[in-house]
Amino acid sequence: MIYKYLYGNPFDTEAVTSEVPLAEGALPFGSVDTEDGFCFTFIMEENDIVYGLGESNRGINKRGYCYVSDCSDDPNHTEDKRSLYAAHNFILISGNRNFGLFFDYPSVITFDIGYTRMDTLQVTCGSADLNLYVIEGGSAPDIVKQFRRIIGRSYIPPKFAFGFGQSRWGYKTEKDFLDVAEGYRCRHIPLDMIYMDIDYMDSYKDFTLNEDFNDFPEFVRKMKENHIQMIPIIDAGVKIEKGYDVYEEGVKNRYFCQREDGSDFVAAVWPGDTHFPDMLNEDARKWFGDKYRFLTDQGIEGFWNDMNEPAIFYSSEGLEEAKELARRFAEEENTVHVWEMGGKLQSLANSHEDYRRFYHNVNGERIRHDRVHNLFGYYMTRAAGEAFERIDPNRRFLMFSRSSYIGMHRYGGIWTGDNKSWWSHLLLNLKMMPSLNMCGFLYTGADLGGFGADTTRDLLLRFLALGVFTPLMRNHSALGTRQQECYQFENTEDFRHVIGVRYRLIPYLYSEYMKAALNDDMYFRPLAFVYPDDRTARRIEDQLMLGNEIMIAPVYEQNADGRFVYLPEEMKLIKFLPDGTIFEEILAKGIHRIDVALNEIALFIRSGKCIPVADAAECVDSIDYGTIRMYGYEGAEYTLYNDDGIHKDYDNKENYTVLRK
Ligand code: MIG
Repeated sequence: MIYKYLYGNPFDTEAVTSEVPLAEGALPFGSVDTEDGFCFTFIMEENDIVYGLGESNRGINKRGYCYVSDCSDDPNHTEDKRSLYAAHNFILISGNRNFGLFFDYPSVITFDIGYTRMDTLQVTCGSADLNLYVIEGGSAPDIVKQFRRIIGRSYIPPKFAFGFGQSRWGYKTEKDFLDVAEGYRCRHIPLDMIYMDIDYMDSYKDFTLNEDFNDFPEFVRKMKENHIQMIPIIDAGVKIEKGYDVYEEGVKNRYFCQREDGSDFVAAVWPGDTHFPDMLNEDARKWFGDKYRFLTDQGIEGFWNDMNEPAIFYSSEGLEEAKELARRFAEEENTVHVWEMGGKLQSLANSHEDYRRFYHNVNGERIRHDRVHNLFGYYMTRAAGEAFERIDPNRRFLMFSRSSYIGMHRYGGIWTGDNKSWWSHLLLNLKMMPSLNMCGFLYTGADLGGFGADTTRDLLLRFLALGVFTPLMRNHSALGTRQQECYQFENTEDFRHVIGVRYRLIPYLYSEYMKAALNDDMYFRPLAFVYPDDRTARRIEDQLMLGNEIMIAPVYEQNADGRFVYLPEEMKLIKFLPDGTIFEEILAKGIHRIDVALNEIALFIRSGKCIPVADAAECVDSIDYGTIRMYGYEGAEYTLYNDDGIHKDYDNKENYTVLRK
């Protein structure tokens, strides 16, 4: 059962696509105070678990900390951080009763989940203008499903996007990309995508190419002939440069975000001074979306949208203030402390003050950016998604974004931003996945190997061993860090094998993804969603259920040669050994110590179930469904989903085949 409470005069985020009845009377759970802003308070029972919040820090159970939805470009995801790139304001309280709450509010909102007082959940925001959706009735998975129904079907990428991708900030020339392709192909490490980070552009100008590309369509075509899709990045800011068409058109048509006085707002990002397209203005959105044609016309079939919180290095106003302080710092002895000066420079980036300096034009109404801050990445990705519909309504494009809000899940996936080459971030990656699925984001994954800091061979292998299961499987790293392509390390056959297992599992992973998307289900679930009455399973935070058949338990500690795993029921362990064979063993319900070497992938098949496993392949196109063998329990049945992976013929019954073990 779903109904909504309407407070004040909310901004229509278009997160929810169905009609939801208005509720009357008091909330069935907790209380709301709208005296000074908005505050929802609920006293949690001792055994209540709080799920949700999508891309956010810390655990699957969000209890015990405070989270703030305030889309931020912060590359240091330490344990104390309260905000990351996204705003996914859905929570699910699960205990003696289960209920879900979606706070549809596009500005800063705080979720204090037992932080101030361990038993108290408090959700607060600055203005009492929002839609609060309440979902009750049934189990935790039922509530998620009901929620997913009202926010619309999750984005579905083309099938090549289930292959492995290589990325790195710094690839610039045709040769750089060809070297990566060669590095993989000559070692027979599977690969389907190479990502083009900002250096492919001319001076970081969106929808341009640097001078190294002479015949880009030919380059893209050759790569595709080699079964490699090139996936360029698009940044939010448009460079201010006379004669640059995107800039000129945007200025002429007033498509950029403006200051209070009507002048175009200036923010410095990678290209230097830029303007932000007003993604919330329908005409501007259509215009910006159509710009992607510059690349789709040349054969490009996928993109990633970056810097769309939007990230700001500094604004003109901020820089002026800093210069003034610097002048006093230099000229007036002892009036400005060195720390004050340093602090001023530090606080220039992504400042809340700047978010109050520009406006959107929404159907003729002027709205100050800070009131709708968390929608920018969503609407940038929506611009692209809507353009793809115009370009070819029956074709799928790969699209994922850094910043997001619920609603964006209909237009693209996300990657989880600038993590680090830390073991703790491998575990954080795992914990985010089910929370993201609750909020509709199915096509997701982290930068495998870690983005910032120097990776190590073993960390990369263990990251990949989790990435084998995440829909987005991409190795990405930052400029200046240690080279992180799989072929930079010794014994590349281990990488060939680990990534090869991904391709062996694609018949299963793709089926489960499609079923989850088409039925508003989760691809990754916490164990508690499947075994709600099992006290141990309810608290497990380092294992996940994937689809309806399997459980995964990745190793996330250095120098471990295995780990303890809890089985909530009897399961069959299958382990992909480096020689290509598969080890199988039935294990009883309970705790087991499992050996998993760096070059092995283990998974657990639930009692009475089976999964399809194909032979390894070097790209998605060459997976041979004729080689599928069933693993798991004798007599079990599995419904395989497959289609051409390109078009949108999802409801065709012929996409389903029942296989038996
Ligand atoms: O300020 O384009 O999260 O994936 O490599 C950094 C360069 C800008 C941030 C993205 C990252 C990307 C990087 N970008």
